Amino acid sequence: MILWTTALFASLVAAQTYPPDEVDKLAAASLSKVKDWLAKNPQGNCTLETAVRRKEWMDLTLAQRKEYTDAVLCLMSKPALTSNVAPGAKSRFDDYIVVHVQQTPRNHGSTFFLPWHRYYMWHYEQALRTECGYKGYQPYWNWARYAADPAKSPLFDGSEGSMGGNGAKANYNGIMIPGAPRPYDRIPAADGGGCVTTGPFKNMTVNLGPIAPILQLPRNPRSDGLGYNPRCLRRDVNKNSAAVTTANYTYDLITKNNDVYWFQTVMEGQFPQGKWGVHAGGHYTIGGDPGGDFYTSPGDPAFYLHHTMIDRVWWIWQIQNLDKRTKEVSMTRTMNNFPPSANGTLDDLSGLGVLAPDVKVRDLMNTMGGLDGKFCYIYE
Ligand SMILES: *[C@@H]1O[C@H](CO)[C@@H](O)[C@H](O)[C@H]1NC(C)=O
Ligand SMILES: *[C@@H]1O[C@H](CO)[C@@H](O)[C@H](O)[C@H]1NC(C)=O
Ligand SMILES: *[C@@H]1O[C@H](CO)[C@@H](O)[C@H](O)[C@H]1NC(C)=O
Ligand SMILES: *[C@@H]1O[C@H](CO)[C@@H](O)[C@H](O)[C@H]1NC(C)=O
Ligand SMILES: [Cu+2]
Repeated sequence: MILWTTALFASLVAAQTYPPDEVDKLAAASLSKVKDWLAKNPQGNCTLETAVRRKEWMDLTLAQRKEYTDAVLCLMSKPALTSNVAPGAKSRFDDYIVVHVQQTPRNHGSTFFLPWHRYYMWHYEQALRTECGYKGYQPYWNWARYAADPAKSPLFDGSEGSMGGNGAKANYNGIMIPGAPRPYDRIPAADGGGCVTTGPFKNMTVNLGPIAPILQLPRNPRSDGLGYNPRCLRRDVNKNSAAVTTANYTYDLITKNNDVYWFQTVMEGQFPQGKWGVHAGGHYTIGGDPGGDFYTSPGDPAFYLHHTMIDRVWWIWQIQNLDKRTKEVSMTRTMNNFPPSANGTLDDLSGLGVLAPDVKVRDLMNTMGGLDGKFCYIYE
């Protein structure tokens, strides 16, 4: 009996423990560089001792994961601030989608991609804490942990400690990747695509969009996609997409790209070469609606775990050479330089619309002391 109990306990623990992957090991080994840099560049009250430690989803306890999803549900129950510009916005959760939609072309394939999303994740984390009583911090999704079979993973298995389940099986052809050569021009559909019926977000209503859907959906009543269009949350948790998010892809991304132009280009994908990149890879691991919609993707709550991993990967890249990489931006002010625009700089402004003021890009570069000391976090 005792033996049986011990074995059962061991298997339960093992089910929730993940050995560090090569990216985790690199992050841990690089903390001494952060320490050395801080010794030469003190950041006021932000020290390695005081910094918030953002954690991986499954490194939170079940109770902590539920606190997080409860706080997200709380945000979905608070009145919107943006309904004057977006009649379809029904909650504070929707406000974040509106701001993302309004700035989508500016903040992707541009100078602003990494710093703007850093600001956005941080602000969402603050809203969960200050408006919904959440005591923890924004968790991230280490793609590699679940990449082999994300739909069956504890992140998406639909259990109470998950971010919600997969969608029901639906008929669709997978996701087109414009400009990519065969067979990389399509991510084959997996076993979902329909409504999410399990887990904390099974009752959630998607209000905004679609704008660039990957599924057949009822059209939004407004041409800007910001009208009211209530429908279920759909997902196709897709291992075909997750295949490009295993640890070796992320490790190579961090270690083989020495300037931010290439780091960001490889991360965001090189579609004409059939390389989806970990950014698109993670988005299309969620897929569905609004997760697969370039504009309204923050309407799937899993978006925030994905983009926090994007921020973590940038942070791991930055801490390899903090002097240089907290001052390094590239690309222009428009998406894929269309229409053509000047190179962005550290003095350019980046903001969150009605949610938060414009600040200089330079204020968003350092997770330990950036934004006048309001940023003070690392990843573990
Ligand atoms: C830093 O800490 C000191 C002492 O606790 C406090 O008075 C000060 O307001 C803090 N500064 C910031 C920027 O938080
Ligand atoms: C979903 O809604 C039903 C009916 O309103 C309710 O009984 C149930 O508790 C809700 N489930 C969740 C996870 O919120
Ligand atoms: C990562 O590993 C997989 C499986 O071994 C392999 O197919 C893929 O090419 C590797 N990716 C990179 C970027 O090395
Ligand atoms: C813009 O940046 C590119 C590299 O990212 C550089 O080659 C080019 O000279 C820059 N243009 C100007 C006008 O500074
Ligand atoms: Cu985005």
